[in-house]
Formats: sequence, structure tokens, C-alpha cells
Amino acid sequence: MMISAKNSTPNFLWGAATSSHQVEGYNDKNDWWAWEALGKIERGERSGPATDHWNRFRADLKLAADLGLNSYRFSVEWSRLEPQEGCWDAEAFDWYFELIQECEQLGLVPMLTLYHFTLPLWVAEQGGMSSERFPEWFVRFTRKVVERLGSRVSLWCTINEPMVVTVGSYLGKFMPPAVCEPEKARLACYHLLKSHVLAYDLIHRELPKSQSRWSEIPVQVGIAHNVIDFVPDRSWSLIERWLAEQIHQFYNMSWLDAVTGRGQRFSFPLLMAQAPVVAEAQGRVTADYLGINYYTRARVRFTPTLSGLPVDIGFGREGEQVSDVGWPVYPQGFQKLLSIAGKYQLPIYITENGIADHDDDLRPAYLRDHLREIVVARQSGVDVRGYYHWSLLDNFEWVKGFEPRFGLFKVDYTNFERTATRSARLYQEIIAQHRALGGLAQNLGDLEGFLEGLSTGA
Ligand code: GCO
Repeated sequence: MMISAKNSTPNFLWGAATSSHQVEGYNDKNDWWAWEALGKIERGERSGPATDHWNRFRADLKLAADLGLNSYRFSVEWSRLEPQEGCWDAEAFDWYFELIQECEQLGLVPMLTLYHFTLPLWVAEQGGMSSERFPEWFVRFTRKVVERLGSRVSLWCTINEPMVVTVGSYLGKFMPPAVCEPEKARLACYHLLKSHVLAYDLIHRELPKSQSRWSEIPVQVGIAHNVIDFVPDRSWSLIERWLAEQIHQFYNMSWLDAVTGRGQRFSFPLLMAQAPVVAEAQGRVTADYLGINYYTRARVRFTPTLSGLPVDIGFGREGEQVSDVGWPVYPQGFQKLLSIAGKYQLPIYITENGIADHDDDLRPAYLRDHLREIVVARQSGVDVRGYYHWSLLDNFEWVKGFEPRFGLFKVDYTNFERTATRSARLYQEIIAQHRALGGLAQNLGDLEGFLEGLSTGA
């Protein structure tokens, strides 16, 4: 086969991301589905058919490819693939295989996430991430995915936002089982790290090389890690400064440190004792890249109380530009966290970045300004190799239901029609301009002037 320009290995990945439960529909064998049935989602919503991506994936991938994207990040749904312990659903594997094939045909390098917030019910019922058997279950699942789908996949993300899923499930009560039990959070940190490292080793052992059309892209395994720019609510307050720093260390840094062998510091003063050390991860780098998910900044306020933690984490303020879910638009925080992540000297993929913006008013400028921060970070030596916008489509935003709209494409939930937003067109234009500049990652810097002059109509 002749290798055309379109077939050559991309050196900067322009992508969009989704996750199984948020888009596929009828994932009725996982813990979220059961939790939704208990009325836990805002307005009593349930994921139901979600965006009907299960039936429309070909058309959805075509939308992505038509924007000029060259990569697509998605997750495989564990509860479909292993609906009961040890029982594997061949048809579900076939569906993901077709999805990956379709990506290949359309020139989209697949990035596969193994665990994006949902667990099979049988896992959840036996204690989920807090069970000592969790790593064993996760690795068995990983092995099957590698066997059935692995040969076509170079980019692997073991766990999406391990910190968010731990906090949401066992401290903050916004994800099932929605308890506040710091001991379980502590165990979850330990089991998730152990699972990640075992999966990291397994993937590298079983897949020395991918056989996809991009076989020159080395097999790379990492996590997608959510980072937030935590700042003291009142900058003069010593205690708020101290609290913001503690939260930053715990939330932003502990996973980056753990997967780069710099120490495992999963603990929080007065709340969570130190998690046991995962021997397999000690002193070793167990990530080939750092996946960074950045959305916003948060303010940390000291709120003395007789019970619970004396801290409140807030987002937007009066007069500040915020998304539909109240998150401030703050690209400067992205710059700060990129430079922190850059110090680890690993390649970085921005595995998520986006905004809930129903009318697509803020998103064009949000997109431009966050891309500009990447360009600036690269100029100062941070090795960012790709950007995945969250999300390709509007979708089921967890406990907030369908109301927040994160999509480059709007979804009409009455008939599942997709409509391109202005941001989608803008993203397309930026990618085309980058290609026109030679398409090399090195040339990303040349985009700066273009982004600067880009009118977002805001
Ligand atoms: C997340 C998730 C997405 C969310 C997105 C917007 O990683 O939290 O990956 O599932 O929808 O972050 O909140």
C-alpha cells in the first residue's frame, strides 16, 4: 500500500475524547446504572440511551475525522465485556474491534482507556476499588482487552482520573457508592496504583509493538490525571495558603509522583492516613506519558466547624467568567500546571480539556486560549504531544445528568441528531492551519500568531 501523507505518523495528536458510559447508552450492568435507578442524578435523570453512540459510532467517528482530527480517545466498558465475573461477551469485544478498525480507516489513532469511572456491578458489589481483590480483577480484564484488541492499539490509558474516582466514591459522595469513608479512599489509592502498575507491565510484556497502521508509534501506557489550580480564597490568609498547598499536593501531585517513582504520598492531614506502599511501583517510572485533564481553578476557604473538615472548595465568584457548571475560565492555571507536569520530563498528552457551555458562547475563546497555553508551554520545553478536547459530543455528565453540554457537536436528545458548534469549526480551522504550517509538532509554536489573531466572535 502506498503511504500517502494522510497515512504517515502524526507528530502532534489532535483529538477529542469520550467515555463509554457517557455516550454509548444502556450500560445496564454497571454501578452507575444501578445508582441512577436510585434517583441519585440531578433532576432524576438516567443515562438510558445516552447519545446512542453504540448505534451511531461510525457516523460519530466520521464527524471527528472530518474536523481533521487524527486521534480519538474512548473507553472500553468493563461491564459490557465482563458482565459477570469470568464471563466474556464476544459480541461486545467485536463492537470495540470494529470501532478501532473504523478509527484506523479514518486516520484516527485510537487511545484506549480501560477504566473510566464505571465498574461492573459484580465488582462494585464485592467492594469495588476498596477490595483487595480489585487489582486481580482489573489485571485479568486488562489481559483480555490486550488479547482481543491490543494488537491495534498503541496508546493506553489505564485509569481515568484515579483521584476523582477515589474522592467521588469514598469522600465526596458524588459517585457510587457515595460514602464518606476515608479508610476506603486510602485503600482505593493503594489498589488503583497497584492495578495501574500491573497493567502497565502486562501491556508492555504482551505488546512489544502495535500492529496498527501506525506501528511506528511506540506502545505507550499512562493515566489520565485531573489537575485543578487550587488557590487560597483570601491570599492573605496563611491557613488558606497552607490548605491550598496541602490539597494541591494530595490532589494534583500524589499521582504524578507515584507513577514516576518519586514516592507514594497518598494521605491528607486529619482526614486520610498514608496508604500502604505499592512495592511494584517503588522507585520506578510506570508511565510512558502523563495524561493531563485540565478544566479550571478552585478556591480553598477555611471554614472552622465542629464536625468534618474545616475547608470548603469553591469555584466561581461573582463577576467572573464561568461555565454552565460554575467553573471559572482560567487558562493561566493550565499554564502553571503544565509547567509543573513538564518537570517530570515525560511526554504529555492533554487527555481532556473543555467547557460546559450550552450555547457555545464561551467555548471558542476557551479553546483558543487553552491551545495558546500549550504552544507557550512547548516553547519553554514542555513536551506536549497531543490535545484531546472534552468532548466530541454532548453527553451524560455523571451526577449532573444531561444538562451540561461539553460537546464540539451538540446532541438533540429527541432524535439524537448531531450539529456542529462554532467551536467545532474553529477547531477544524486551527488544525488545518497547523497542517499548513508543516504539521510538525515542532511547528506548533508557529501557531501562536495565528491563535493570537483568531477571532472567536466573542
Ligand atoms: C472526567 C471525565 C469526564 C467528564 C469531564 C467533564 O474525566 O471527569 O473524564 O468524564 O465528563 O471531565 O466534567
